[in-house]
Order: sequence, then C-alpha cells, then structure tokens
Amino acid sequence: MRVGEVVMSVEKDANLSGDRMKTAAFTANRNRRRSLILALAIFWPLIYVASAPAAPPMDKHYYLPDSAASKIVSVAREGKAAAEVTVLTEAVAIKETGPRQTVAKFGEVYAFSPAFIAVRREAPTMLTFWNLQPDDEHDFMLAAPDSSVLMHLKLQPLTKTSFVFTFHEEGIFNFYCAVHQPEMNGQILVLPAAGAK
Ligand SMILES: [Cu+2]
Repeated sequence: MRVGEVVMSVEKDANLSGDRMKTAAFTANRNRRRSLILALAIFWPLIYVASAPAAPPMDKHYYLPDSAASKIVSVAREGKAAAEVTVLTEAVAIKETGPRQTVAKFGEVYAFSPAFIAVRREAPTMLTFWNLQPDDEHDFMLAAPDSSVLMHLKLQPLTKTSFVFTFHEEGIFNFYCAVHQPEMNGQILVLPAAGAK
C-alpha cells in the first residue's frame, strides 16, 4: 500500500463512519418523531379540548342567571327586543390621556355611559356593551334589588357584547364593573309592565 492508497483508505473509513453517524442520527430523529407522533396521538384530545374556542365566556367567574335568578331576569344571546340601549365603557381619566394629576390622585377612572337605564318589566331589552378600551377588561355584574348577584359578564377589550334582558320583577337593579370599583357602576330601574295598573 502506497502512501496515497493509505490516505484514500483512511478517507473511505472516515466517510463510512460519517455515514454510520448519519444513519444513527436519522434513526434517532425517526424515533424522536415517532415518540412525538405517539404523544400527540395520546394527548391530542386534551390539546384539542384546551384549544377549542371557548364557548361564551361563561365559567365560574362569568355566568348568566341560573334557573333561580332567571325568575328575576332572563338573559338570552339574541331575540326580539322592545328596546335597545348601547352602554359604553367611558374612560374618564386614564394614564394615556390624563389628566395626570387626576390619575395620580384617583387612579384610572372609568364609567358606564349611560349609567342609568329604565326598562319595563317583561319588555325584552337588548343591552349592547361597547368596551372602548384596547387594553382594559371590564365586566358587568348585575345585582337584584336584594343585592344578590344574578349574573357576571366579561366585556373584552375593543368588543361589543350583546344580550337581551327581560326583567320579571320591578325595582332597582344595580350593576357594577368589578374591575373598577368603586366608581364604575350603574342602575337599571324596572318599571311596571306596559299597560299594568
Ligand atoms: Cu371596568
């Protein structure tokens, strides 16, 4: 074997072991891919459930009236309404636009607008909340005249949220944004049904 041949033979061996390494790497990759696919197959239903579009934001924090509360007010996502009211989340004093002294003294201040709504008993009324803020969550918590909480909605940033409310009891119903207390409140006055004496 001449020097040239030795060099060639060494190179050949080197290539061989390189190929072996490539094969080993490929097998390892394939095994890794297999375990990934297996894991996906096993966990896919879980992943799928977790990423499924959240049905309306109703969980233990946000909910519509339950069957007992529905005797006082029933709330539906849609339906014919005798009246419609748009309720804005108004930024009264916020860090972006000030006034700075007011924000320093009171913190950011928001308000529902309008904060007073009159409806008739049994008259379906559509309330549409416009959360005007791009970076602030608000919510709508409705209380019965006896102060028990009937429902709690999340009002997502830059989103309109509509529900048709039908009140079955007369009286003053307070509502709140739980995030911005004590200032972000309002009242719904439920008057006698039309034609009632
Ligand atoms: Cu709020």
